[in-house]
This record gives sequence, structure tokens and C-alpha cells, in this order.
Amino acid sequence: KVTLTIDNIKVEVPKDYTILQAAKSVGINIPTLCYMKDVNEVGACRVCLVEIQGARGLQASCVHPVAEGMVVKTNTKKVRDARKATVELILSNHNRECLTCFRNRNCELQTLAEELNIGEIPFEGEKTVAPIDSQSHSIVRDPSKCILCGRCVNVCKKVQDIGILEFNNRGFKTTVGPAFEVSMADAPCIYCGQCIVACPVAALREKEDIERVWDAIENPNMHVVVQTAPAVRAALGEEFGLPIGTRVTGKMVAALKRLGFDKVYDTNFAADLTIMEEGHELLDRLQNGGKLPMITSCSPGWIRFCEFYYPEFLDNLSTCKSPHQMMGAIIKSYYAQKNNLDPKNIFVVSIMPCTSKKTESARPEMKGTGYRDVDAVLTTRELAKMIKQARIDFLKLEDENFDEDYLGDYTGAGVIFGATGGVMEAALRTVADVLEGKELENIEYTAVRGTEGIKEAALTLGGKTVKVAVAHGTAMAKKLLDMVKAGEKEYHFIEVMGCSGGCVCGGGQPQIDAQTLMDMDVRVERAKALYEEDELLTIRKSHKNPQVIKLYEEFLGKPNSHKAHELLHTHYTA
Ligand code: HC1
Ligand code: SF4
Repeated sequence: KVTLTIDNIKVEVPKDYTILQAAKSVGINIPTLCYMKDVNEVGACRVCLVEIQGARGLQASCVHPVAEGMVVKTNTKKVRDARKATVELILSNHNRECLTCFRNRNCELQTLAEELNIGEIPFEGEKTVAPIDSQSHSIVRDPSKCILCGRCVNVCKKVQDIGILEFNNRGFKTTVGPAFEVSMADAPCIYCGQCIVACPVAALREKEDIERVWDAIENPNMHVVVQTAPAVRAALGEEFGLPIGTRVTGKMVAALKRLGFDKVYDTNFAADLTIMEEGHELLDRLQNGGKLPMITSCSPGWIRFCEFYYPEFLDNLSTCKSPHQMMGAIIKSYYAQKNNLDPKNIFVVSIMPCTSKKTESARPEMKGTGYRDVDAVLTTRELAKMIKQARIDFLKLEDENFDEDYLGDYTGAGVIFGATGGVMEAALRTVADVLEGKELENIEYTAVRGTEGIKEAALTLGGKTVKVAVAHGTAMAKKLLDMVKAGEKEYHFIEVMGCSGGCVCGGGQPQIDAQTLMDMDVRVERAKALYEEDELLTIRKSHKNPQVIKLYEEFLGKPNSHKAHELLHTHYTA
């Protein structure tokens, strides 16, 4: 430990702390812009400058280590003037149309400009001119908003180990984007959207689909069904000022009904259905010598990663479509029949914590009935926008329940899909019962929970050892797959989620500013909301979902039947 003085306060911190961390520990929040904990600690933007007694010039506190006896001032005139000049310089080459900016009032640069009391920009710089790239289904890049902080570059490089984004050109002409400035649509990008949640400004965003959804709702001939992913309830409240990790399931349903959707269902129903299909696929591969390890296929970011970077594992992927795609296919077949509807007049909307699902839903093979399984995917952020557009007072909404007919039941196993390890745990709850030939009581597989990058467990089921592993964030997936490839590890079943933390921290979730990220692990807080809901439910195993059972009885036959394959499964190509 070392002791130093910051703004006349004595501070004792571990000796590997930076000044920024030390100050934070006593409630002094030094402003930052390029800094992002564990991702971008480069001291590039010079907003976090402080004065250190005896040192020459001002120092970037996010990279400067503490030292015994150090005396630091974070709020002198010199410091304030320097910060102000830095931000003014950034603003001089920035598209400052805040009023029409989609990050208006949710922008770290805007907040900083306000705090530093910046009025007129004293010098108008030359503006970087580069076109907006909106060619992909998932991600839009607007260079006029980019401040070259490097947060997206490093999240893609370090957390995902992909490296799509880089600094192109030099000096004033520097831009951030894919190499050779190709479109995101032409780069081997997995559309995980982690770059969007890392961006402090509006340089990266999802490709919005709100208008198409409003049009469908407005169309009297369209029956519009909406489904919500498990992770959305764990984060939507943040957009309305609720603490991170507040579960808002009932309010979310109430809001969706007010927006005018004809039916509101939970993707969890289809998560249970996925477990039926995927669980039996695993049992079949285990018992009949199929390709192992089997790897989960519900995260479309991960699927793209596998297609681009590890095609040798494509046969290991489960052939199951992801739950929301299954839900779409069932809505346009079984549900359509039940309600006497022509699938061409049904419009399915998925509210997802994910940007990659936009591209997934547009894949040509995702048409179980001949019609698109899912017609539009909106992120959690887009849903919040619609609620605000409709001027619904979200916080005052009374809780409402999902619609209950045909596709309304869901179990705890479905809910936990949204956190890393959740799909594995849900699958084990079903597979274990089958292999053991009885109903097991202990259903919490804590070894696969939590934020550890790679998690493993070996279980004895029906007298056999079943080895499983879980990875989240593609850097961890890469590490795991490399070990499997090298023969260092052997598993029967692997869960991979494209984003660190799983869907709760997907690229479509509300952005959390870098200062808040210093204080908490958002992955933990949001996951808690899901595990709580799991505990509250009386049915916690997918194969006990009454309406899923009925769906098989009345329509699909057995798991992995011909009909199930037609509607719920797919194949992958490199
Ligand atoms: Fe997910 Fe899934 S859990 S992929 O993380 O399998 O997006 O939440 O909806 O489809 O159910 C996301 C979440 C989500 C699917 C399910
Ligand atoms: Fe990288 Fe994911 Fe962003 Fe693509 S979407 S650039 S893979 S972080």
C-alpha cells in the first residue's frame, strides 16, 4: 500500500493503482473521455489531467501510477484551463449538431462540455469529411461524430480479439474504421456491437428499424406479434433512470401493450423449446456417436465468429436456430393455424439486447415457413426510444403479464439464457433428468455461473462423465477453441456467447458511461436480475413447460422430428 494526498485528502491505496483510481476511491471523480477500465487505458485524450507536486507539466491520471508521499491536485485553475482547451480542440473538429444527434443527453463528450462550462468554441477547425457507413444490417458508423478515443478499437481488439476497427491514415486525416476504409458490411465483423456500447459519443450505433415497426403496428391488415429476449428486462429500466440491474419485466410488457402490439410474448418460451431441441440433439450425439463437442448456436455474433475464423468447428455447432428465430417460425405456423391467420399477414418483432440479431434475422435461410421467421429486430435501446416517442410514463406503469395463449408459458431455465452459462445450465437441467432417468432436485449448476472468462464442469450423469465448458466474449471463445483444437481439452458440450457476460451485456443494451463502469461489474448486476426471476418461478426446467409439451403433442411430434427440423433448425456455411 502507498499513501498519497489528493486535494488535501490522505488516501491509502494498493501500489499498482493509478491516480485516477486512487481519487475515485475517495469520491473524487476526475473527468475522463478516452479512458475505459481494462479496455482503453492509454492516456490519449488528456482530459484526466492533474497537477502533481514537483512534476513538470500536467499528467494524465488514468495512466500515471501512484507513489508514496505524492501530492496531487485535481481541480486547480491550470488543470481546468487545460481540460477545457483539450475539449474545445476536440469540439472544433466535431459535428456538434447535438439536438439531432441520437446520443443527445447520453453522450460523454456533451456531459464534459457542459461540466467544463464550454460556450463558444474559440476556433473553428477544418472538419473531417467522411461518409456515413450504413450498409450493414446491424451497425452504422458516422465519422463526423468520432473523437478518435480508441475505445471501440480496443474493445474489438482486446475483449473480442478480432480487430476490425483501426486508426486509418495519419494526422488530421485520421479516421477510425475497418482497414482500407471498407464498409462494415464488407469486413469480417461479427456485429456484436461491443464497439457501440464502448463509444462515448455517437460515432457508432445500431441500424434502426423503428419506423418499419411503427408502420406494421399502424397497418390494420397486419397482426403484429412482439417477443422480448430474456436480457432486455434486466436493462431496459436503465433508460428510464432505474439502477443498473433492476428487473422491469411487468412494466416492459405493459409498455409493449400500450405501444399497440397485438400480442406480447416472451422469447423464453422459445428458449425452453431450444433446450428441447438442443438437449435432444446433444443426447443423440452422445449416444449415437455424433460430432463432439457440440457447441451452442444461439448467439449470432458467435456464429459469425465461427464462420469467419473457425470454420473447422462448423459441424460442431448445434443445428438449432436461436430461440427468437424459433419463436418466429412457430408464430407463423402453429400460432397462425391456431388463430386462423395467414402467415403473410403476421409481422414478428424481436426486442433483443443484440445488434447481431438484426443480421441474423435477415439471413436467407431464416425462413422456416417460407416467410421470414422474424420481420424486424429492435435493440433494448430502440424499444426505450419507442416508449419515449409514445410519451409513456414508464416508471408509472402497472405491471402486466405476457399474453398466455399457446406460447405464453416459460420456465426459469429460459430466463437464465440471458446470462453467460445460462444456456448450459438450462440444458443440463433437462439433459441430466433424461440421463439419470429421474427428476433431479438439485438444479443450480453454479460452476457455470459467474464472470470467469472460461468455466468448466464435469458431471456424472447416468453413470457417464459429461464434460462441459462455457466461454463468453470471442477472445475467450478463441482461447477455448484453440485448446480444444490442440487436444489439450476435451468436452462434450460447450456454450459460447459472443459478448462478455452473455446477452445481458449485448451490443444492443443501454450504454453505461466509463465512470460508472469503474464502480461496478454491470455483467454481475444484470445477471442477478435474471437469476432472481428464475428463483421466483415454480417451473424451472424447460421440459416441464406445459405449452412446450403441448406444442409437441399437437404440432411438432417429437424433438428433432422432421417438422421440427424444417422449422427450427438450420445449417452453416463458411
Ligand atoms: Fe439472448 Fe437468446 S439468450 S441469444 O443471449 O438464446 O440476444 O437475452 O434472446 O434468441 O432466449 C440475446 C438474450 C436471446 C435468443 C434467448
Ligand atoms: Fe468489432 Fe464487434 Fe464492433 Fe464488429 S461489431 S467492429 S466485431 S466490436
